[in-house]
Amino acid sequence: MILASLISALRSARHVVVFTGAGVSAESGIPTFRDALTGLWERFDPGELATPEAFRRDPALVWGWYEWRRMRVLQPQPNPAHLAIADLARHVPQLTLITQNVDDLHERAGSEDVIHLHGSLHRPRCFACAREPAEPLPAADEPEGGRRLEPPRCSHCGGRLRPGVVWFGESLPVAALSAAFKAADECDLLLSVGTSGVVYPAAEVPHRARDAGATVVHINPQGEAPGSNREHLLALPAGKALPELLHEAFGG
Ligand code: BJW
Ligand code: ZN
Repeated sequence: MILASLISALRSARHVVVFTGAGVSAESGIPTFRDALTGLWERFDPGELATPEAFRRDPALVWGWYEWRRMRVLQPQPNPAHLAIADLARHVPQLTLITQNVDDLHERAGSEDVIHLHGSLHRPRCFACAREPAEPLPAADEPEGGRRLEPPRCSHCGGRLRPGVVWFGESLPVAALSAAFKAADECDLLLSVGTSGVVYPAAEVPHRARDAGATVVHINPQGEAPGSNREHLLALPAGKALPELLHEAFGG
């Protein structure tokens, strides 16, 4: 049962921000990072794999792991949460979708102009000169998790290709971060979906919206009760909460 006040806040909002994390893709079968037992970081050490130092130390280990991840996100399909977010854009005057995810399930669900704060598994670039390869990466056989794979070389300078994601200690893409902060500062309602909210500066997005006076709704089955009266928790899986919210607010 979703609070009537949330339904009416959604109905009357002029600018809605949807801010997503790994939990929105969990029901498509893509592992989250920090969920107990199923999260990626349960089995793999972020310091060994998700930093520029790790790539310098052992490029084949890091590239092999990211190729395994890339292959694992090609098969899964968008779930009812991705589809509801794409649909929501057709019901509100303005919607900004900001994701921390490095998959492309929002795009495949039909969302446009998605702001990717942490880059993409599908857009590698050269570790030395930052140029992207002219040809997209082929879909290879799924390498086993942990299999080493030598990264392809850049056709411009011969440097190694690296995954196009944002590692710990690296800056987020400047235009994406400033567009995200601007939308958070200006929106009336923000839906924060499937994120643990521990990774900065992305985690500032819902805080900024709340501090600027917006209603903030967290959708997370493991979420904690929020401390402010402008914040609400729907402790449900995103694939259930979002279609229900949409149905209650706009029918259909
Ligand atoms: C469901 C569900 C269902 C399950 N429905 N929900 C300020 C304070 C402290 C530290 C820092 C700070 N500022 C910067 C830092 C350092 C660092 C940081 O934040 N560290 C903290 C972890 C302590 N930040 C950085 O380094 C960032 N860069 C930066 O700040 O640059 C400036 C700088 C430079 C030099 C020095 C210092 C600063 C970069 C961060 C990059 C993060 N990259 C990753 C990896 C991407 C590549 C890859 O994929 O491998 O991004 S980390 C990983 O976490 C990934 C995610 O996008 C990100 C967020 O995770 P997310 O999406 O929230 O997933 P989970 O698993 O944590 O949560 C899932 C949630 O879903 C759970 O709550 C479930 O309950 C829920 N769920 N099923 C709804 N069905
Ligand atoms: Zn290069």
